[in-house]
Amino acid sequence: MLLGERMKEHKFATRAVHAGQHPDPLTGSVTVPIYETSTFVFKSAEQGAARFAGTEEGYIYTRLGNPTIKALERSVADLESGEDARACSSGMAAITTAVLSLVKAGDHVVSTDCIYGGTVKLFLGILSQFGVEFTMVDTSNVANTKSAIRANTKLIYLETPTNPTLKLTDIKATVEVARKHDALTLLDNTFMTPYFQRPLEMGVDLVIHSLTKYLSGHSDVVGGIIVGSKTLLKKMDPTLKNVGATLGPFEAWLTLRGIKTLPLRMERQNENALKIAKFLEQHPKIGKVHYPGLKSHPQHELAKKQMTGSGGVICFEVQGGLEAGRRLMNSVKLCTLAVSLGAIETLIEHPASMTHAIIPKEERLRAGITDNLVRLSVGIEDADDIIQDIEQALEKA
Ligand code: LCS
Repeated sequence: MLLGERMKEHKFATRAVHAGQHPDPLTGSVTVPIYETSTFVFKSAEQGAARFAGTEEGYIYTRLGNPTIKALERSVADLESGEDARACSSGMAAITTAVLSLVKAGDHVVSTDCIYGGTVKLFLGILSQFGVEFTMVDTSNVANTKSAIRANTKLIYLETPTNPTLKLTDIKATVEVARKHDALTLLDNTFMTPYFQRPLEMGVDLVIHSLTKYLSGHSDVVGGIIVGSKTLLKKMDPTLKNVGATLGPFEAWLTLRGIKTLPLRMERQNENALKIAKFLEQHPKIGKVHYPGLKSHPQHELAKKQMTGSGGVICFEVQGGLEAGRRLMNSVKLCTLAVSLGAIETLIEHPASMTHAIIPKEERLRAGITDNLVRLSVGIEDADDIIQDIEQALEKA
């Protein structure tokens, strides 16, 4: 029987199928059962008291822990080379729980400027109201990070590659800067997944994911997770348990199921995306194409150094501006006009008016999210069919 604890000797694809999971000892069920229960019976009042006191291990109440969720946490912790993990109800819940647990009023955070719109709103619109200061900088230049650090900087928040512009941050160099200033590093690894990038192995303190994307992979889950050392995760527990942003058992189960095919999906999406990015790059109606796997990407060398693939998200400029971009999005037949990313079907969307519309225009433009930028999350369909669809839509753009 393959137990989570014994998985380290195996390769990634094996661990994606087995880590954190074992046949159910009660029934022999090969898959982890969905423990769809809010509460767990105690054998006695004494046992209930012991579980609350922490002197006896065991489940109490699903917001405080659940076996299906635990299996997912062990699986993702194993794949990310973390000691443990905490699943949350969304990617935003994971970011909120992690940041709230690490900083307090009077503390300062340095963050990548061009990140998912919801994260920008959380930092500048919500957490800053509680006395936490944020400085958003272009962390692709480590000198910017260095000069933004203050005496009260407690945390450096990175998203690499960035959503949607696919800019990279040098992870090891940034960790070095953070350590010199006793600041922790927290990295959103949603775009790469542990299959292509393992930040904890590069010295990052905590990794978060939107499980909604590649890890679950089928556009049927909203979830998030925090991965890192047991000590740091213990700091998350009071926030997670009492703010209550915990994942449901069914979402945990769907994500465990998705993770089993993560290596296959990532390989295919990476291969498709490179093919499509190369097609877009030579198309006369397309301007700049942003994809770290292209030789023309300004940080292609860094991509090869810290990632083993480039994932499935491509961003590109359509000649003719916003209107031409809208005509393209309204003319696709196979690609799905929808936000989100990382699923098996190809999704197309407009960051400036959709995923990043929450960011004021001036800041958006400074981060490189222009009005003519279109984002494509490449699925696992046949690449030639996707190319053909974009080609016919571009004729109408
Ligand atoms: N981090 C990244 C990099 C994201 O792209 C998203 C969502 C989140 C965190 C938040 O995760 P959630 O709470 O949605 O699970 N990104 C989205 C996007 O680009 N389109 O729709 C959602």
